[in-house]
Amino acid sequence: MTRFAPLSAIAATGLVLCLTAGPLAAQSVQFNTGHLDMLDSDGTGDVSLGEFNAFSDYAYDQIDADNDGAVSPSEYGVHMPAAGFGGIDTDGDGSISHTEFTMQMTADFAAADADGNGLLD
Ligand SMILES: [Ca+2]
Ligand SMILES: [Ca+2]
Ligand SMILES: [Ca+2]
Ligand SMILES: [Ca+2]
Repeated sequence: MTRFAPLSAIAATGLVLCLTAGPLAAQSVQFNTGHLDMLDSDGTGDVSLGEFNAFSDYAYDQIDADNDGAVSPSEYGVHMPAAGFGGIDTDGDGSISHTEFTMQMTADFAAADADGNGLLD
């Protein structure tokens, strides 16, 4: 995802940490203007689900350090508190698939879109 090239892996994973740090409660999802600017790839001043999903894919690639298509607990633990792993590994197979990660990120998007207009604004 070269469109996010200016966003370092550290920044990306830090943002994921921000998004997934807590249970799926709205108060656990906190965006600030800097985050929105990073995700707003088309410069409209808000973040659509499409932009968010593009970022999600990018972030997954960063976290999956060995690029085997699965995030292991150790890969996850590099960036985020290990306690959150089980909540994202919904099928309990010991790794976070891209699908599981996207489901978590989509839920986070919905939680953060408090007014339900489909944009983080
Ligand atoms: Ca936008
Ligand atoms: Ca991996
Ligand atoms: Ca899994
Ligand atoms: Ca909104």
